[in-house]
Amino acid sequence: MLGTGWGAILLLLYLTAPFLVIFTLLLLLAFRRGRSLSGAVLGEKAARGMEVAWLMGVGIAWAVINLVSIPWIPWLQPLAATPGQTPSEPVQAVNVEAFMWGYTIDTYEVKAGTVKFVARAHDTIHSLTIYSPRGEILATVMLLPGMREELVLNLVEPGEYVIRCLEFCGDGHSAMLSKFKVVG
Ligand SMILES: [Cu+2]
Repeated sequence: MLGTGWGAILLLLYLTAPFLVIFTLLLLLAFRRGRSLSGAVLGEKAARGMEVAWLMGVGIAWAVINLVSIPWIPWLQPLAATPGQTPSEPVQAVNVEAFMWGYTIDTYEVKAGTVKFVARAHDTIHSLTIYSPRGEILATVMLLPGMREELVLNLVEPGEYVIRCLEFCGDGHSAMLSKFKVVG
């Protein structure tokens, strides 16, 4: 298996390959058109040297910009190590009970870091879906009555997180939500 770093690089190449091909073709076209002019002014050899240097410069800039930006690929965030967090840091546990139509949470405020949600459904099928302060779904798990589910999340962004149910569970389903805070 490839490590996260290599996986990210392969993914990046796969996603940017079409654009790279178009970009390279445009570059070649530009060189062809410019060659006759620059060749006449600088001499054929000097013009070719400039072409090679330019192409290499662009290539290196492309590679550097892309490699440096890997940590900001959104779907790789959960895999990236959290700065300042050590493995010995205790995991905070939050117990969640889902019922028609709401949630009971035993802790409404957690510190930024690893949080373990332990969830159960009381009556019927619900879900525990956690939204970031920006409204993005971070994780979701279906809750079946009698089953115990765990979600371990790395919540680094301080703010107000929302818990919602994404399994239709009756009249009050759309209003079934709760909130908790992550403090820095
Ligand atoms: Cu529901």
